[in-house]
Amino acid sequence: PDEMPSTDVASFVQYLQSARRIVALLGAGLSASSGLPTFRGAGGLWRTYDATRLATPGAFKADPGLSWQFYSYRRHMSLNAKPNRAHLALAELARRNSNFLTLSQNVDGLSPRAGHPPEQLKLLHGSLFDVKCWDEHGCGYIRRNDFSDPIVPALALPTVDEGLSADSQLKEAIRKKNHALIRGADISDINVNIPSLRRDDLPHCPQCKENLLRPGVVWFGETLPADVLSDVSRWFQQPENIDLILVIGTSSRVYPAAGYTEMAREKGARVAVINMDPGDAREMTKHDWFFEGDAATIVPEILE
Ligand code: BJW
Repeated sequence: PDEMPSTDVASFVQYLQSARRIVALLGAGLSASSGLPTFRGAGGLWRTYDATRLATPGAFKADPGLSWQFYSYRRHMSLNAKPNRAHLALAELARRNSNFLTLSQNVDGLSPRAGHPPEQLKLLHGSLFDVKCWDEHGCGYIRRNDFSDPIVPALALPTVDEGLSADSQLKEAIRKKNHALIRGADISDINVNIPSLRRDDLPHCPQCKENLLRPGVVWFGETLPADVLSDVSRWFQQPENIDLILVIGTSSRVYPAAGYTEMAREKGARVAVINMDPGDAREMTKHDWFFEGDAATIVPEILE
């Protein structure tokens, strides 16, 4: 009790080889080295807004134009980002072991694009690439859209030659070889102006032709997708023990996702946490391993 977790890769690898039922809980830190910002801590601001405050039904209701600009920007960035070596290593583990299940809080589409078998990947917080009718009591329209960027012309990123600060953004993008931003200005920068959009300019539901469309992500106060929750419960409720949970790049603050670590432990799982920040490895003394650093480097190393 009260012992610090091991940092020994060899003992982890040895245990991994004997582990059968394995679950991974993924958070935004997994995609950080693909160039996508996390929610909390550095990079958690979009313009002057706290990203977690934009992720609510109230924020969409109050200013659907702003909300769509935020989500359209993130769709654009995610489409132009590449899965990193950690996404690939997890997809590979899933292909090797049909008893391995991934629970991802990420909405960026990078695990699917890394070739993760879809039946072993549960998207707890939905996807940026689903769009659905805004009204939950409404028409129920939902479609996959990972081909329109932007979804409507009004959401096009301002072109980079519109003003000086946008120009410096372009230079910065070229310097960083950030192709996602070379053709459009970085509207996460408060110095780049964004227009106020009218309701008519925003994506509308093609089915009921009345409501706006919204991104198919899970906002605070909303329940997680029912099919995802029941698939996950079923996996946890199987009579066999769970051998291992990998907790990768998440601050473990958001529920019910964060609760899966304790649930796995109760089913016998050893816990391995991979995070840049030891402060975000909750209840550190309960973990069996802690690997500090960039998930994109560590995950492929320990899953080899
Ligand atoms: C690196 C790295 C590198 C950086 N390498 N690491 C029980 C107790 C208290 C509250 C609740 C509770 N149960 C439910 C609630 C309410 C609420 C909640 O959890 N609130 C807490 C914050 C207090 N939960 C909900 O509302 C959920 N719904 C629900 O429970 O429904 C039933 C219900 C309804 C009403 C009342 C009660 C119950 C829904 C949660 C939806 C979360 N949605 C978001 C937005 C998605 C859309 C979008 O993308 O815009 O999901 S919020 C945001 O947080 C996003 C993320 O998936 C989620 C988790 O964040 P994550 O991934 O952990 O990212 P960060 O940024 O926090 O952390 C990054 C980590 O990576 C850090 O640790 C870094 O150190 C690390 N890192 N670089 C490795 N290179």
